[in-house]
Amino acid sequence: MAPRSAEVSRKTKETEISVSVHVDGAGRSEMATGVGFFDHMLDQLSRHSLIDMKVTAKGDLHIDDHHTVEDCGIALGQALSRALGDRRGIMRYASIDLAMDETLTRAAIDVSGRPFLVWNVNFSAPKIGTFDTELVREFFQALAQNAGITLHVTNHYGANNHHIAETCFKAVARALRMALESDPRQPDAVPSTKGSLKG
Ligand SMILES: [Mn+2]
Repeated sequence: MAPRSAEVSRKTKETEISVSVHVDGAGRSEMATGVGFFDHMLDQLSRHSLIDMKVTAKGDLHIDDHHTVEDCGIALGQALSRALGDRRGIMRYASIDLAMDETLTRAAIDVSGRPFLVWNVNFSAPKIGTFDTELVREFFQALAQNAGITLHVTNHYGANNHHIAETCFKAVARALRMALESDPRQPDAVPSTKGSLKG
């Protein structure tokens, strides 16, 4: 499998973001989005997917975190899609039920080229610290859309909103890791009867 890496820079009137990803990495992350809780979540995404990720963002945080979080999802998704190329040789499907203390969350993924998010996660509070909990969904919507992945996330149960958010990131990370692994039985084939995973 060729090295799977990409860089994306994206500038709008709301945000200026640069992202680099190395899919076959070691889970090294450098996050500087200006949003502390989001950095913590992106660190989890990198660490447990083993995708090296660097994200630098300067966003309009004087308004709120929304544009920054969404646009980081867009840029990360674009970088991931670019790094994966024609998606040849990958396992494609994966799912995991991920536990963290009292919380259990499932992520199921199809690296299909077809963007879709099914989101069954509810938070019991609007904020984790200063972070709006509704932005967790916004991030994954942008990621799925731009990475060309089908992503289903279901929180089965949980009480602590920090844990609920964190299990979403860790479960998606771990499912991504499995789905992006090389399939030793068909290392040179695109795993689709259509012959294409480019959407
Ligand atoms: Mn945490």
